[in-house]
Amino acid sequence: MKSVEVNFDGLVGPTHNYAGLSFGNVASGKHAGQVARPRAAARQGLAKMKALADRGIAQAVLPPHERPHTAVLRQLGFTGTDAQLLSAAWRQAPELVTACYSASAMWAANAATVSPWPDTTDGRTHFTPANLSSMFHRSLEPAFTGCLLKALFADEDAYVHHDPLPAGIYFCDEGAANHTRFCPDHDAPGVELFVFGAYAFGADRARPERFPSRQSFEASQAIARLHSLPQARTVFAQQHPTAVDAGVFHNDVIAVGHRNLFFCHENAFLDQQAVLDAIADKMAPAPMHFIEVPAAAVPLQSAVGTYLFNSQLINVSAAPEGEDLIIIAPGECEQDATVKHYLDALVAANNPVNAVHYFDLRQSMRNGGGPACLRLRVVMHSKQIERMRPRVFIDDTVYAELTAWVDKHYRDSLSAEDLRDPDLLIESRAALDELTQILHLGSVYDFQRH
Ligand code: SUG
Repeated sequence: MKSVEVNFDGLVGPTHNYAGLSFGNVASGKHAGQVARPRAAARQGLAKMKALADRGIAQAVLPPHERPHTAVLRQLGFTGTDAQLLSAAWRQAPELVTACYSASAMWAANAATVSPWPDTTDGRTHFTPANLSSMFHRSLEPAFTGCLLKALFADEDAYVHHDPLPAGIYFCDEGAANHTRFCPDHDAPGVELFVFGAYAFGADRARPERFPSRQSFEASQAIARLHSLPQARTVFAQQHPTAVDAGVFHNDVIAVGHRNLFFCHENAFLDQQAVLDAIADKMAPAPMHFIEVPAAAVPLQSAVGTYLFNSQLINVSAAPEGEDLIIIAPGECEQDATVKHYLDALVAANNPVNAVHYFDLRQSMRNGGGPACLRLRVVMHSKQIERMRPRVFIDDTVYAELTAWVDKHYRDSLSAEDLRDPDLLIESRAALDELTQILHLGSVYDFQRH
């Protein structure tokens, strides 16, 4: 049985905006209050999906969540029609309204942790939606994410869907952004790396001082237990507090793994050598390949500023001659002389990276989301792909329909002031309603059911 890793990219929603909601995410703070371009944002994401699909990568799309999230405003005591409750909330608690408008579900790497069937003791693929409980605007995502994953991965013999972990700081969990699977090939049992920012318990332990840790050790352990992963093939590693304090709010801002390759900064982890040794030991006899980038070549600040490590590493099947392992990097890496120099040298060495392709994802990048943030990886074999009923795989037709849909429904620009316009809710629902038809999703959204 030949399996592939499918990239499920989050489709940017119609309310994409810059509200500065994520403390500790340097880009989100820096661009707070700027005018966003929802149509360009969605187009940029779709262009990446199309480029990967064209290179033979199995590429699918995850639909946006319904925003504004009016249900939570009702839960918080606002009443009346949607327009009335939004206007009352604007008057009393505008910060709640901006949170309810966030299109943050686009960063699918935070949707869930996924352990594919070759790794688990029951031979099924396990999903746990991330509770995202560190940030209010993101804590609105797990309920719908769970529904969506169940709708997409519906076969009970093949998939297990767990509930998100209990909300709160003890078990704060940010999903696949802090989880990496290593394997010799996708059908073989893999080694799963769980990265956390700090221990919830134990005040004497190392922890970041400036910015919050968004993943606890306790959450990572709970997910490994739920996913029935053997200890012999599981590694836990703590982020270096210096990295978190420099803006590495998720591990995927400082490290990325692909099959038996790990590309990371030398200041990613506490006891870094022990972490890399543990991965290599647990992978043995299969070999591991590490590219550990020294701070002297790429300072932590440049890594955070360019999102070098939020690149995707992919093996391409339909590639031009001579390309096999390529890096999908944010355009910001090309514009930064230090990082560009590093990447040029990496490609010149041709071992094992053969090429770098830069993508303009600036709209997402300004909120702290690079190429790897936008995708959730799920290992699937051909039968599982064939059985997936929603039409979420990107091919020429789906791409053409989605770009036409974006052009029809999305605004060119969105400022903080524009979020006060009640028409935005109506426009967004009209867009999502049509999207469910394009993707053959059925009535998944709340507004379609009530
Ligand atoms: O959770 N930004 C997201 C970015 C997530 C990036 N994902 C990964 N690294 N995998 C976050 O901080 C900003 C929204 C705003 O400020 O309006 C935001 O939520």
